Amino acid sequence: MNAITQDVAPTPIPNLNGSSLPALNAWVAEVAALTRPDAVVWCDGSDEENARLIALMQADGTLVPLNEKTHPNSWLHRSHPDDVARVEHLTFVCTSEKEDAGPNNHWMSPADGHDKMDALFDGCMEGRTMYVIPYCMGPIDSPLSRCGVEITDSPYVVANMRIMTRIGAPALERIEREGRFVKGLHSIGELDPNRRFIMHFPEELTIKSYGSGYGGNALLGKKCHALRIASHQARHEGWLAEHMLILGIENPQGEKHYIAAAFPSACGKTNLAMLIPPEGYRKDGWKISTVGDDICWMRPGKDGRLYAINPEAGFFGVAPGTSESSNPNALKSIQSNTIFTNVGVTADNQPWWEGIDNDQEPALDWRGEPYDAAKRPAAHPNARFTVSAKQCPSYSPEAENPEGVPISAIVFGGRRASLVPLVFEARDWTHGVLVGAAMGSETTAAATGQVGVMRRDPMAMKPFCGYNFADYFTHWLSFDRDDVKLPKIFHVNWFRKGSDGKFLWPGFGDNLRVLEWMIGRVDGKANATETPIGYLPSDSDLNLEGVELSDEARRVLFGFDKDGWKSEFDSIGGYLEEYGPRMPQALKDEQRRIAQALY
Ligand code: SAT
Ligand code: MN
Repeated sequence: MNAITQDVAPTPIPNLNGSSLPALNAWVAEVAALTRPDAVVWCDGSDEENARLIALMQADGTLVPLNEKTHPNSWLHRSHPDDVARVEHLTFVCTSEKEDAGPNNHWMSPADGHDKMDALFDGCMEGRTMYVIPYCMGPIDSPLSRCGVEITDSPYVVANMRIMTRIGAPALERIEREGRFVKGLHSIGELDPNRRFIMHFPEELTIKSYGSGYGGNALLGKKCHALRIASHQARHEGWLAEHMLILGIENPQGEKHYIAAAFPSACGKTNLAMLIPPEGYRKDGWKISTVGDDICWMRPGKDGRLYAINPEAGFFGVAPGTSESSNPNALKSIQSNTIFTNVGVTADNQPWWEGIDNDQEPALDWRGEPYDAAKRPAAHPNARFTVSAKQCPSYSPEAENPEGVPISAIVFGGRRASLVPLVFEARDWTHGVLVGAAMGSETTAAATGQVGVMRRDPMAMKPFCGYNFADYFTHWLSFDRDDVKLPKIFHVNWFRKGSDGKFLWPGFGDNLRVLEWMIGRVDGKANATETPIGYLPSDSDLNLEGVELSDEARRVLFGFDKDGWKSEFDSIGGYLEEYGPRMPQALKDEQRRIAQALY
């Protein structure tokens, strides 16, 4: 290990002055004094650097090469079996006032948070190399982008951050010009779940993460920075940092619309963002382009419309269920230059997961043991691929536009087996904010804990909002003003089940039918009926040509169950009350108005 480290990290300590920004050098020196690494490497993001890190990880087993013929330059990483997902119960927001973090977050005082974390970080990088990664979230030249620096002792994190964000020299140059950056300190520590915390200090634009090497716990640009810290920044600077995909729709007339859509983790955001239109639509000339699959930063532009960027540069997508039929664009994206985490492999070293739907078979499971269906699935349910967005056939050139793309519609959606129809439209912005605030969804494998339990997940931000939800809704409501041309807000549910327990809506490409209806509503061309919960289409308001739907499906997907909604609104009322007097009155009034209309 040492010989290799020498090779890869030719600059032994002290290499603490890698920047012309004194504040950055001082922080790096402070972290090095605390964590005591053997060497410090400032990452430049170059191909040479990446090749050195890959060689290092191959040598120590962190990365296993995959079949070079079928998957060139692609790697498998097997994480520690106790470290396979985000850990919401170990994730904290440390604000001076507990109320500012809100009931939606675990809270600790900043002083206690720092003490706890600094004790863990004390000497934790002895024998290791410390990597300093300057990164930019969003196009380097975009006024909407924001920068950060992640310090980590994990080369796997460096390799993933290099795909997921824009790292290295251009980011460092912007940081030096702006003089400000989000500080993220990360160590895999001992990968001990009892010594694991993900701690945020939004008032100091600081993150400290210890004891996990996985996804959102460790790639600090993603959920920690781009959502928890950025949501706090956005509130103070007048923009929105959201857990949303961004896609472009072009109709046969060549008119383009962009849609931002919030769904909880592992509810199909990547599939929707990369949607392939059904055959009839393709023939007619409909096109879908992908701007982002997970995170959306938006703010009003000069013309008053909301303009959005994807702060990320890659996809950290769920592998299981990804197939030629569910998401051909994703499958094409991950044929090369991809890091797979916790998937199974075939006898000839090709990645394999449940639902890949090919004629191959797994030989080893995600833990590297011979595959045994009775024992565990080949891929962990939260297995992921990390790949550059540029490899996606539907990637939109507009994703690199520093101005962002104008948003025509915002969509909220959860996993709801019952009650919630396929789609409805909010009456106005305040109603739309309530629709987002009241979002419910069944939990998935993206976080540790029980799967399939219905919980409120407002705007899919429950695990990611860096401040009190009541203040967050107030912030959302504040965009309803004369100088802002607001998009329409919709709610969808792809996951409604029938009496036989099966999904009633085919989903995937057919979701375009629902998007088409939304665009029709935006353009004032599509029909709907007003109900207390919003505007609902009937099955004849959507183009359902070629879709086979049972009578039950037609009834419930486009139906409105008044009694069910009564109790849903009672529950929503109770939920809003949990936030006490900070909950904006406008939202409570809206809930009451609808509840009354239901009785
Ligand atoms: O693990 S991540 O937080 O990066 C992915 C997700 O849960 O959305
Ligand atoms: Mn996500």
